[in-house]
Amino acid sequence: MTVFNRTWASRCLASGLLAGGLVAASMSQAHAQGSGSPTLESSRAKGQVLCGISGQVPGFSLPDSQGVMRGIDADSCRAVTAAALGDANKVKFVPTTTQNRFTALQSGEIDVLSRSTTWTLGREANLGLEFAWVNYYDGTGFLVKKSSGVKSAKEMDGATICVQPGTSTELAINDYYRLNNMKFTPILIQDLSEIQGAFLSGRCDAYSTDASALATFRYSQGPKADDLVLLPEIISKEPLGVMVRKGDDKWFDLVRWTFIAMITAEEKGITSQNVDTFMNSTDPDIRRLLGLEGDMGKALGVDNKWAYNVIKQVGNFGEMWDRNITPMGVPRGINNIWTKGGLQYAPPIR
Ligand SMILES: N[C@@H](CCC(=O)N[C@@H](CS)C(=O)NCC(=O)O)C(=O)O
Repeated sequence: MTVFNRTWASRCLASGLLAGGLVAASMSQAHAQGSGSPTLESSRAKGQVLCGISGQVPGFSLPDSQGVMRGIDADSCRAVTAAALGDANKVKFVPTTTQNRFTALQSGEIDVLSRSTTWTLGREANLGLEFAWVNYYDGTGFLVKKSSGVKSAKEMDGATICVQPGTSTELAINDYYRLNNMKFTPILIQDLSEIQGAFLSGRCDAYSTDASALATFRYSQGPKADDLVLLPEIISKEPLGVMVRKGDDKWFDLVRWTFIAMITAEEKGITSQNVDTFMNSTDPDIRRLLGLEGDMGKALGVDNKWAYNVIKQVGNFGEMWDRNITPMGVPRGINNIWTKGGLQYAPPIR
């Protein structure tokens, strides 16, 4: 177990050290003008926002049969792009892995990372990166075969567990086993189809990752879904966030307030379908949100219609959820807005 920990720590440290140099280099190259954000200015110059995704996870980011990237992470990228450039279609999706995602952001290969990435102190304090918002409150789970007869994680002393390297899942399992005085053998596999194949072929007793991904993987098995069981224990908190580089506060603000705008729209009942009917609203909150007064966009360095563009082109937060996650059979639960018992709460746009 010590070896397991050390492996992760050294990997993280290595990318953390790399961060310093690369971020410094990219910052000194890009001189912010106008908006005051080097990232926004370079996105304008490119006519694109480069957004790191996985590209392999149903409900999060996966191309559909037409090759269009679908999922809550993909739509989060579109929303930021609509806020930044006024056109959600100007997003460019860049596939990243659990292991190279942070260096991709540090090096400037991407402008934002929207890839089921858990917000942790270690990541925020060591990597030169920061989390702008949580787009999915998740937790680590275990998937086992029904034929194993295992009904609880507590029955898994001595188990082999398939897990992707460089993930917070590795740490969560380690903590859980330590806390419960049990032992396990990790089988570290990077490639998603390989890890899922390894689990299905019996190379490991359980497959562990974010419970959302386990649920969507199980769902993707169609009639064979019933052969797989998601154990009841959710062993950690995994708030999945959208990340940016530290040092570009204006870009951080824009990414963060894009999500707040989508939640505000849901709170106010504004959708992609009805947003135009609100353009003569007398509600001051709605008027500021939609850019009818208050220069909120200008304060962020973008068009005052930034939030209108996000809502019109991508929708409110609930629409994003319903389009991508509801079809996977995952209840909204704590991911609902606060007025419906969830954690998504929008600070005021004023
Ligand atoms: N939230 C955890 C786990 C991330 C993770 O392993 N995600 C998986 C499941 S959503 C994934 O992206 N797999 C697809 C891939 O590797 O492309 C973390 O930030 O480390």
